Amino acid sequence: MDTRPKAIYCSTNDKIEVTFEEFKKWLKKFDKNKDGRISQDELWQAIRANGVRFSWWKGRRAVKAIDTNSNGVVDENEFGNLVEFAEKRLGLQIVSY
Ligand SMILES: [Ca+2]
Ligand SMILES: [Ca+2]
Repeated sequence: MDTRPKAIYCSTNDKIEVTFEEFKKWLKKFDKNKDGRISQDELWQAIRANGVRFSWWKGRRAVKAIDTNSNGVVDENEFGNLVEFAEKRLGLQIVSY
C-alpha cells in the first residue's frame, strides 16, 4: 500500500514534491487518536507505512531525534526536523508555493 500523497505520487525515483500543507495533511492520517498531534508512535507508524527500510532501533532513534524536547509528540516547532527527515529518508521534497 502506498501511503504517500496521491496527487503528487510518481513512480520514478525522482523526489516527490509536496507542499508543506500537503505534508501536514498526509501526516494527519497517522494521527490515530485524533488529538491533532503526531506522537512518536504515530510518526513511527508513518515511517513504516512508507516502507522505509529502517531497523527498529534506527527508526526509533530518528523519531527521538525529531522530538527534540522529548515530550513524546512532534510540536509545531519541531516540524522543521520532520521536514528534514522526510526529505532525507522518505524521498519527499517539501516545497512552499
Ligand atoms: Ca496523535
Ligand atoms: Ca516534542
